[in-house]
Amino acid sequence: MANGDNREEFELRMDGLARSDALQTCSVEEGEEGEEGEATSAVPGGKLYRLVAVSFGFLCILQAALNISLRLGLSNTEARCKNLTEEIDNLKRINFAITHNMTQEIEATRYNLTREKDELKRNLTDFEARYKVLTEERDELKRKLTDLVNRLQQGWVYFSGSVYYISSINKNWEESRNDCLQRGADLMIINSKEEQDFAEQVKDRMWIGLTDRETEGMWKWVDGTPLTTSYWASGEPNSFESREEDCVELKYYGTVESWNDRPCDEQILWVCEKKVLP
Ligand code: 2F8
Ligand code: CA
Repeated sequence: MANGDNREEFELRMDGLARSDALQTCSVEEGEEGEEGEATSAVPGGKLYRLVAVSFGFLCILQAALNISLRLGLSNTEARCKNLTEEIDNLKRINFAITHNMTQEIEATRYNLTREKDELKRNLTDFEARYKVLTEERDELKRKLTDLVNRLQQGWVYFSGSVYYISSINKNWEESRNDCLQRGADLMIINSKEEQDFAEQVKDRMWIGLTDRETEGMWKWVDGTPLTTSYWASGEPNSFESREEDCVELKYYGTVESWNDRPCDEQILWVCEKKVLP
């Protein structure tokens, strides 16, 4: 019984399918035939056409939307690009200004530093030269001080910037002078009334550094300076009246006018002078 029912159902379906194929075949044939007829809209080709048209329209709309979107995006991008370009130009100007200012400041600083360096170099050179001079002056003063101390220890007497040595033996004028020279001094030169007052306190007769041996009557000190202020004893000099008297001695004790010219080869004491202060 069941098998019989199934069979009937199967046959009915097969029959339906057969009718369907027949109907489809018919529709196709009719469509092909109706390309030029009124039956076109009723066939599946019309639907395809509409579908294509709708699709095309949709694509057009899509394209338009896309174009608008791209156009908007492009405008936006162009605006951003313009802003960026302006910002870049602005930054370039700022960078140029900063670089320019920095370059000027660096150049100014370099110029000032170079000037300061040159000035420091000059100062250093001056300082070194001054230091050398001061060092030499100090050493010279040390030597002079040592020399003065030694002379004082050897019996030299200090007066007004000079030290004096009075011999204990007799010599002629030339030998007396040589002795003074060997002691780093020379025969006494009297430059002032005070020095004359100092000299006249010595009770012994002593050679001093005054002579006219080169030219008679032209009295000169041993340092080459001519005689300007003199303290001749009364009647002196009198070389021309008696014999040759070309050298000068301190003759009279306690008298300002104490000088006498006498023969240079006579032997008496002598007095040396050494300046220790300028
Ligand atoms: O020794 C020479 C000396 O002789 C005399 O002094 C002692 C003379 N004095 C007088 O004539 C006053 C000096 O002039 C002379 O130099
Ligand atoms: Ca004389």
